Amino acid sequence: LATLTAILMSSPSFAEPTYGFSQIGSESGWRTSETNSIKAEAERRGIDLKFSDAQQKQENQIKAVRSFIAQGVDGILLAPVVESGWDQVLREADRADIPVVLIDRGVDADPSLYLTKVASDFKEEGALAGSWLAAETNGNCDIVELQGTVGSSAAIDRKSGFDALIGNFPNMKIIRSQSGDFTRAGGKEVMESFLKAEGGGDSICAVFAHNDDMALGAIQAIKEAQLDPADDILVVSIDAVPDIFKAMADGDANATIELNPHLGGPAFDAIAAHNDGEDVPKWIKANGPLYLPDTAAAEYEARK
Ligand code: GYE
Repeated sequence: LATLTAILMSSPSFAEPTYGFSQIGSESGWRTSETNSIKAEAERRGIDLKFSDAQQKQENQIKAVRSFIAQGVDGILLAPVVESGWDQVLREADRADIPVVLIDRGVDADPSLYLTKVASDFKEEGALAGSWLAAETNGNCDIVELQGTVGSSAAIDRKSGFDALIGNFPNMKIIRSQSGDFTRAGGKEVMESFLKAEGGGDSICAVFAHNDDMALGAIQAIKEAQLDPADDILVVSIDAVPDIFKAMADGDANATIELNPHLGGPAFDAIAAHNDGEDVPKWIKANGPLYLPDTAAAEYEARK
């Protein structure tokens, strides 16, 4: 029996599955939660997860995916830092018959080259932020925008969704827009330059930040400019990390849109379904609601 067990355990169908995960980096609090959540989910399911941190560089991600292919992993999770330039490496994975699941951001490659994408609808997030701001200001607002990483689907689509929405309001316009690379330091630095360029900031009605970390950096800059964030300058952002709830509870931010960081479960389920011969939809959506200061203290306690 011992021999039989040993033979069975060493056969591929009984060995624990091995997946590769090419993560972007750790630019934001949201991404750190996502990394921790996906690692924990893999462990819970007995998946051997090979983790690679690309430190924001696409070339590192391409190398990581190639090394996962060379190791013959059973599946690959890829959080693509930018939208373009993936066709070739995705084709290599496809040829090796290794399913690739895009995690939290999209690519502009041929959809047949990956199994599915587990991500939110960024255009909807941008539109939700814009409609909150339109209601709050009666459609009158000079906005500064902190964009995410240049070339990322999250930045491109959050911008276009927001732009389309405020396009319905002739007195809402973006007066300045620049990338803060999804980081707190980037958000602070760019907000400082906006405040300076706008003569101290009195003309700025609101800041729309493509993520909470940049909003948190902007809040610092606004305070240092002797203005009151959430009051003198409205602050709306995306992610719903614990620190933005703290800022809302403290009266420093106005609204955030939740993006669930627990994307590992649906990604692993999709690969399992595919292996069982089931059809998997090309996009598994993960959109969340908008939160306001009234529930922020309770949300912070529940999430911190
Ligand atoms: O909003 C941001 C992160 O790709 C959706 O990337 C993700 C974004 C998220 O760094 O905080």
